[in-house]
Amino acid sequence: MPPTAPPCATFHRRPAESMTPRAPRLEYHTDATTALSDEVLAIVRLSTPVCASPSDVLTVDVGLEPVQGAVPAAVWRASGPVTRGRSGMIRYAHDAGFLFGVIEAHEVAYGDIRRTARTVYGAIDEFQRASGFPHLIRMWNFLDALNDGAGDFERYRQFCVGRAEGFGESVRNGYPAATAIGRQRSSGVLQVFWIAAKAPGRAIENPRQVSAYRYPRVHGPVSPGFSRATILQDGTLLISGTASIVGHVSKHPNDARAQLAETLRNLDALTCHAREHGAIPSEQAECLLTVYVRRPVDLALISTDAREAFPSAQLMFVGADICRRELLVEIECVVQAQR
Ligand code: 3EB
Repeated sequence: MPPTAPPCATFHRRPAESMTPRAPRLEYHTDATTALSDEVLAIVRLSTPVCASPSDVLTVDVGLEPVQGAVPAAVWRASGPVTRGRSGMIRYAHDAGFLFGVIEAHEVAYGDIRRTARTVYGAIDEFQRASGFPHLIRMWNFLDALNDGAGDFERYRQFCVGRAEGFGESVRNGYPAATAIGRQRSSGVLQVFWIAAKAPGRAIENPRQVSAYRYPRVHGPVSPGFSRATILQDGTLLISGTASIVGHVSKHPNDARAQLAETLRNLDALTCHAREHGAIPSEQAECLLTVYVRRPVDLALISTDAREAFPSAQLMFVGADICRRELLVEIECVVQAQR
């Protein structure tokens, strides 16, 4: 057992190099009364807005289903003054070390999800190369009707094809951590947002899982381009959407509770592995989770079990579709230094 954190853990965890820009910090907000200063990179509202955001702050509205009353807004707080701008299809905000970007594309304008993804990822790649924040560390993808279509023509699989076609230089040195999730209400929009950095992060894989970029052909014509997590230089750990997949196989079809337990084992294996590569010990960390739940009927048991597994974490639950039809739950997580 590692020793417990000293009371002055925050002091000990200051970056050794004062030149290293501090990573953005994630906060969950359920009301608008919390002061949202200028120093916010972006606000992500996964569901119906419960948190008003100042009009000048970069805000993303995703359009997922609320499942437990108010769904908190995710606020990515910057570590200094923020510059905001627009470049073609892309809205962005950055501080000294990190950039948050957003792109939203209507599928009708490009014909289908594959072409839309190719266009969006091509635009991101081009923007990234010129932006001064060349390292993609975390990406989120939201699209409609994720599991519609048969076999290789399932929309998620076609999205993976287009993503791979559009991605160029930006992923040459490793894939970012990612989430890909389906909206249950249609919007016609492929929405991608991401965090990029001046300094590289470290991509890590899960010892219990085949790397997604090495999934065998049975899961689609092109393997999904993402890593299981990224570790930032200050030890912050950004964990990709994680589900009940062991090796490359989905486990416990039709059993949400068993899928959750398997997902928790995956998260545990990943965080243990990440610690060996510089991620901050969980005793000194604050953990924020987003739990995507496909069926409202599963919510009660999933939220009970998840809260029991993470008694001191902040959890947010939202209704959404997941990349494989048989999967009923997916969890993403940020592990960052305590204040
Ligand atoms: C999985 O492990 C579940 O295509 O970007 C999770 C996170 C999943 C990201 C993506 C897909 C993606 O394969 C699905």
